[in-house]
Amino acid sequence: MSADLFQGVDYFNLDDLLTEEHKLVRDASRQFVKREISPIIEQAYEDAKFPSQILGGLAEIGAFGPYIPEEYGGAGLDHISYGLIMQELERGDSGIRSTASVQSSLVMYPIFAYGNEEQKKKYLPKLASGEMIGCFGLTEPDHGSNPSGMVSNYKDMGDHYLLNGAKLWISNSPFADIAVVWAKNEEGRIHGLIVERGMEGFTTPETHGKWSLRASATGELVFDNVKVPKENLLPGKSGLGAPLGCLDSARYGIAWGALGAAMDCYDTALRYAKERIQFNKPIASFQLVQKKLAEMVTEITKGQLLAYRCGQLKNEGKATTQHISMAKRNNVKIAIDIARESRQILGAMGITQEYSIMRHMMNLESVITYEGTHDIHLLITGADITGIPAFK
Ligand code: TGC
Ligand code: FAD
Repeated sequence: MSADLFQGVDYFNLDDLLTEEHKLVRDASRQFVKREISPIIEQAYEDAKFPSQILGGLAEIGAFGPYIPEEYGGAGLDHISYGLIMQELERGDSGIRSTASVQSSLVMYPIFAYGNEEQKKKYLPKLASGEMIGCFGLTEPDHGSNPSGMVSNYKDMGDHYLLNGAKLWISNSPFADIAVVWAKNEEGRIHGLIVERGMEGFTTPETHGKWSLRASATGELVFDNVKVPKENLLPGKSGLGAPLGCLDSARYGIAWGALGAAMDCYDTALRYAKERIQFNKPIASFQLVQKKLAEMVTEITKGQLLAYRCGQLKNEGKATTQHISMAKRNNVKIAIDIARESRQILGAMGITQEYSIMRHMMNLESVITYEGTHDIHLLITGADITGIPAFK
């Protein structure tokens, strides 16, 4: 891969709105990506192997539970810092950001928000330090966009719960130490359970053959009469709203993360266009190439303002599911479009692993599908503005 010359994109002086802490957090994450991710990511992608050696470094930059209070091992940062970390990690690779998103928003957040004090003390510090890695099991083979139809279930056996069912497409499952699993009780009410690796009847087969998110490990969670101790049930919230509350946090992080991938593609394409000579001129001098680049920076800028405002609202406790949906949907779409346009600017070179663009483009095909598909997010906005849900 060519040298990592990334310099950030800030056409509307967004840095002026950031605090010193935001900039320190962002810059530390950027340096981490240049030092630890860029040199190894193409090989990890080709090998379809999550580079587990980076877990300690991710913990050190505060990528595991950035907004979880320090008393539980988190970094105690605000949501804009969280977003900036996700932006920088996804600038490196969506799969690396995925690992941090899942750990922070889908594992630490539910334990923090719905767990009791013992659960918080037992799991959160180890998750923050990277000593323990978690995954989140909501999607099932027959229930993706419609998680309320899930069939995974547990029965009360007196001194323990007996869990049965299967989850599919689970990030980090092949190596996770714990899984936050959503399953129905005998009344059909959804609850979260913490399932630990090593529990009898619990297996995590890896999913192979992905052309997207190859540097992230994806797998199944299979529960065959797993005895789950009663103290592993998250007591604080039940119903579909419990997992959807976690998704609000993760989708918010993706709204920033996707901008990172878009920025990397734009930065690469701009640099290439200024250097590549055709018809005795840099290709950046042709109007059609300038149109592509000018539209890219415009969309990145609009996406940054959307993400920043969403972060302000989140800090004030005012960001709604619908705000977050719009930001996730818009920013992932502009990122995938920018990746495709950037790839064209690089011509044939754009399809090689010498440059990051094709990898981002393939990754974004997962990002536009997970955490709610592009169309599901459109329907969330549609339901909000019309008052008529069109999901069913
Ligand atoms: P609906 O009737 O709208 O709601 C059911 C109940 O939930 C409540 N609720 C929420 N509560 C808290 N936070 C939210 N964001 C909430 N949204 C809804 C709602 O009030 C209701 O409560 P109650 O008491 O009235 O029952 O539910 P629905 O079944 O119609 O579904 C709506 C829909 C389609 C939007 C929802 O199911 C959805 O978002 N589907 C998409 C599924 C999805 O995003 N899956 C993601 C899996 S995890 C993942 O992809 C991780 S990728 C990780 C990585 O690698 O980065
Ligand atoms: P489906 O729900 O079958 O959708 C197929 C198509 O139908 C989509 O285009 C969708 O928009 C459309 N559609 C569905 N319903 C409607 C409707 N009502 N109206 C209009 N169109 C509709 N899940 C987890 O729980 N944990 C994870 O860690 C996790 N990690 C993932 C990692 C990767 C790499 C991937 C690809 C997925 C991951 N997922 C995870 C699963 C992800 O959340 C689901 O793939 C996603 O929610 C969509 O579900 P589905 O793939 O079953 O598609």
